Amino acid sequence: MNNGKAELPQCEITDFPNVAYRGTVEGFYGEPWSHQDRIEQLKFYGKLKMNTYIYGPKDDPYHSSPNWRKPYPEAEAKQIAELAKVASDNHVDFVWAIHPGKDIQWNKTDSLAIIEKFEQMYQLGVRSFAVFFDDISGAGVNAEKQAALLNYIQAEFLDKKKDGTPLIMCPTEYNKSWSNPKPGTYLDILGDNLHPNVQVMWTGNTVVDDITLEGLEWVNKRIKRPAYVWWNFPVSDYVRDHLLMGPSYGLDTKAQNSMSGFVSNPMDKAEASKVAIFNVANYSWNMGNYDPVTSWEQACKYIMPEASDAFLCFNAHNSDPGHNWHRYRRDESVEIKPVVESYIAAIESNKQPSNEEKQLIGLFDQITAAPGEIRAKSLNKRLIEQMDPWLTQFEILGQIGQRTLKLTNAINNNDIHSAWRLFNENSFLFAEMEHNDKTMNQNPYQPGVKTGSLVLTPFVKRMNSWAENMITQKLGNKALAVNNATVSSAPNIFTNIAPMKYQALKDRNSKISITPILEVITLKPGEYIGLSWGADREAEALNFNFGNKDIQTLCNIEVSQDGENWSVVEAEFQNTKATLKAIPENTRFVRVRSKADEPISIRLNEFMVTAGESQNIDPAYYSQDNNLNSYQTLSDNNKVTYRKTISNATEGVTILLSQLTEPVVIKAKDLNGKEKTVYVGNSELIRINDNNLSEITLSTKGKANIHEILWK
Ligand code: LOG
Repeated sequence: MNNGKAELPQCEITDFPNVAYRGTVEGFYGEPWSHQDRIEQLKFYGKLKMNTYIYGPKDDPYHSSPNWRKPYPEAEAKQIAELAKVASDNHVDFVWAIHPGKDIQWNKTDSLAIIEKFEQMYQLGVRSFAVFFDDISGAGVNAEKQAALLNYIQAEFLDKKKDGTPLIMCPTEYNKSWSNPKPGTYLDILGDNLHPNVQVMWTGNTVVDDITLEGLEWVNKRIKRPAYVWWNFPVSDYVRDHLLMGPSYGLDTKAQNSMSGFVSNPMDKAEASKVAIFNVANYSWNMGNYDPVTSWEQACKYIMPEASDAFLCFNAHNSDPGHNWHRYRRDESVEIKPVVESYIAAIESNKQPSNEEKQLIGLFDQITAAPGEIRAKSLNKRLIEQMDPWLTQFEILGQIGQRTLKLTNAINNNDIHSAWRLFNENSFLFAEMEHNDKTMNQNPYQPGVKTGSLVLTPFVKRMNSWAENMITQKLGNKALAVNNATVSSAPNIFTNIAPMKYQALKDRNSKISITPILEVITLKPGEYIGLSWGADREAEALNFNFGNKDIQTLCNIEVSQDGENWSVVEAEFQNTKATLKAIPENTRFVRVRSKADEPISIRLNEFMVTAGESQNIDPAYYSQDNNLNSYQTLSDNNKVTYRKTISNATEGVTILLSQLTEPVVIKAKDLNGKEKTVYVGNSELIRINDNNLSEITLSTKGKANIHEILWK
């Protein structure tokens, strides 16, 4: 500054993007973004120098079937006009996409229907257009016809309008793993036939995948133009119980000349998707300089400056999608992972962790505080709303973590009273998490709310089961479970289609079901999809819907007791739905197997077995199963008696209780059958040292949970 004057050195700034078209494709399944979300997104893109927003939410019936031929109702049309305007004010192309392939007829009427629809959109201010042929089967999958339609739109619409941006198409074979590799097939036909101006989208080597130069070069040769990348990140429509808030990595930094565009398919949560979108903006502008972690840290600061550390902490532990059909995984809890691993190693080999413990205490304190800080400080209420269930779970995870560290310490210091209290508090918190998982974010696909699912949640679970083992070991025998011990085993997907084994299962209210899969699946001859479950359950019904009317003639329904010997059963069919009511007793496996000679196309819309508990379990089992989480309830109108279950000499018995509302009274019989009162009080861990006991009886005027009776 000089007398109030500032001097600027003369300089030249050269700045230009690596990729011509950069932005997002709202192309996910599930609830589309709200109008307000979209307006906010367009402004956000403007600030980040992103120039493309492709509108294609799968669940907008006017984008796809059944209504793609119809004009938007007035209210929706008005909103689209507003979006086109806001987009243009922010230097963003609003691209409107149509998804006609589910029921398109290859005739003049339908070609005209598309042009007419585009014309309506044009009248609303839209200047950019796309046609999507993803996730369809049947007549719509025809490269020649698709190319001819696109060329027709080019000639009859875009060439005449003259003010549009290049037409975009999403092919049916939109990734390498789904592409016919034979020369002269689908992708080559598009490459040869499509007007050179038409852009062709591509998701990479699989549906959800990294983007590699090699992969792009492979497809570019076939489509004879640089691919327009549709990156399926951070979309979460195939893992709806997770948030994908981590760094955007796996993007080739040498690929700028091999792509014509780069758009991210985001989560249905628009605000929460901004972290990844910010990174995509950086990558596609200047990929040579792109560093995923630095960019991600910048994103956290940019998006939540009021509480950026808390936001960064939350995001660091909410990034991995968990097991999924696409087998796409992301790093999570990267910095703390080695610390967690060496902490576990120390504890499990009976060593005292030192430095690791300090770091973990710091981390869990931070995790416990982060949700509160985000809620209190962030001005972005919409973002908080979208993260809300995950924030709730994250805070509980922090509280469990804090107690877990104290719990392992208490055990190592032989302070069993504290250990039992902490273990119980954690059981309560785990139950709260589980309850939230069963009541929040309920959807038919992946209901629930998972947090820290790659490193931290498995860590606290592992340490708590270590603690459980140590407590029972220190306190008592490994008594054999008595009375009706049941053979229970978790249900499983029974299939010979490899990736299907990674699909999630839901087991709720006697219903075991495979999570529906969004896209078309090919069943090769002999391939099957099924379920298995434990001997403690008896099946009552099977319901499935493969979205295919001919399924009755293409597949057999088979049941088995052992997974090896099968018998064919008959179901009732109604359109694409099938119901099997009379399931033979002792069935533990059921499958639907293709008997066709050719691969068949199906959708996994539903596959559900109804199977309830097969026998009544004696509640006493729960207090004698060495499982500290399960319990039998004691209330004022019942007494419970436990006989000593082991024949060895014992010094006495330990009783583990929780949730006492009134004192508990314990009477004991000695080996001669004489009864006396041995305890009256409120302790939740009671030791009775008497080597002469044959049975004890518990009662209370209130209520209590009896977790375990340990003779030693
Ligand atoms: C769909 C898309 C969906 C995504 C992730 C494309 C081209 N199409 O498998 O709508 O959001 O995968 O589930 C897709 O990716 N099908």
